[in-house]
Amino acid sequence: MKTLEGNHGGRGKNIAILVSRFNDFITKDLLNGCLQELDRLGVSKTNITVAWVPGSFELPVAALKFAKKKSVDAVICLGAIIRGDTYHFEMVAQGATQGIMQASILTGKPVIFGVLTTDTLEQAYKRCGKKGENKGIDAAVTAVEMINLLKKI
Ligand code: INI
Repeated sequence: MKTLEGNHGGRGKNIAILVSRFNDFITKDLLNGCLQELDRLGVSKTNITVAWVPGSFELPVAALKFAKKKSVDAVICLGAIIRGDTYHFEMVAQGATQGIMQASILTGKPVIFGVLTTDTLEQAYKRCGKKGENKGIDAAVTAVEMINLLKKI
């Protein structure tokens, strides 16, 4: 039996981070957590590009464009979709989810879903590091692990 796993070594990895400006009081914290974790994993700042999009619905098209670049190893998408804000929560959440997955499948590269989908602002606060865990950190770890795993497969 052969077991494959991606390690968390980030040296030499090139990563694009897309961040939604909508709910930026949440997404800025996700970004900070993500950048700190990438630094901890050894990803050089010079190998990271951060790009802002208007809202989570715009993440997929920008993710696809970055993922198609030879120089990019993984794309991390950060957003916060909060049900309380809008009646079209489902549309935005579904569009972002499916589109991010498509960008990954079409390019064969890790495109990481670091998008919070919560019922309330309070729940989002608990996932962006303000009052607990920070999903931006998880997104950074997942990106590096998946780059290293896909290389082995
Ligand atoms: N975008 C988000 O990232 N989060 C939200 O909660 C949200 N709400 O609530 O509407 C949101 N809407 C904007 C959307 O992502 C697009 O930018 C917009 O529809 C233009 O395409």
